[in-house]
Amino acid sequence: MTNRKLLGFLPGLVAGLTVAAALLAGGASAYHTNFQASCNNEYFNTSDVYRSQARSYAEQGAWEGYQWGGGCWNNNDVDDSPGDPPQDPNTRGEGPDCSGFTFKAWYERSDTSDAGFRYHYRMQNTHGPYVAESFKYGAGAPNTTVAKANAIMMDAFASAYHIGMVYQANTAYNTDRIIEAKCEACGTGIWSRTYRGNPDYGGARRVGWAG
Ligand SMILES: [Ca+2]
Ligand SMILES: [Ca+2]
Ligand SMILES: [Ca+2]
Repeated sequence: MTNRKLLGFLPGLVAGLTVAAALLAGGASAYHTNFQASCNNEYFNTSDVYRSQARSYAEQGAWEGYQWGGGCWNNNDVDDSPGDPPQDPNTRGEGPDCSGFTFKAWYERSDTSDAGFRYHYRMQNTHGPYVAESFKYGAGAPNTTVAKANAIMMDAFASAYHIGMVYQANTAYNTDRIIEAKCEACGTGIWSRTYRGNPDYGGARRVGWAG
């Protein structure tokens, strides 16, 4: 290739590479927001935590994203990582999953033998050691089961595949308002659910609330 031809070729090559890079970037930006890159590991141990505090904490997570195996979110009421492939923790999107949301909102510690309380910052990227079914059976020192009829605000209903916390109890009609990290497409929020009357679900409770 002569220099003249090379000079003519280069702009085309650069243009081609630019298009290829844009395609790659465009494909990546549809998901893989890597929201977790901006998260941290900030927390502190605490005590004398009320159910009402836990509910306020959970409320901040409402209307944020959902990330399977995830652990951190901001509070802009926007899903910052929509449309990721479901059940892929490598997408590193915004939001908790159902069990991680419960772990953080219940101020639990990562040591399953420690029932003490811990404040997790929203942007702390932690999921905790429990899956939904762990909560269903009261696994871990901070957790126990409760009869569904006795479940009150900030208790939870847990099955083998999901857990949602009671935002506002309604025992009369078994249609509690539930705060939960629900799914990739629907994110984290507050909805009316019939878990209380669903045989898949049991009552779950965090022990040791101040009130
Ligand atoms: Ca929010
Ligand atoms: Ca958000
Ligand atoms: Ca997501």
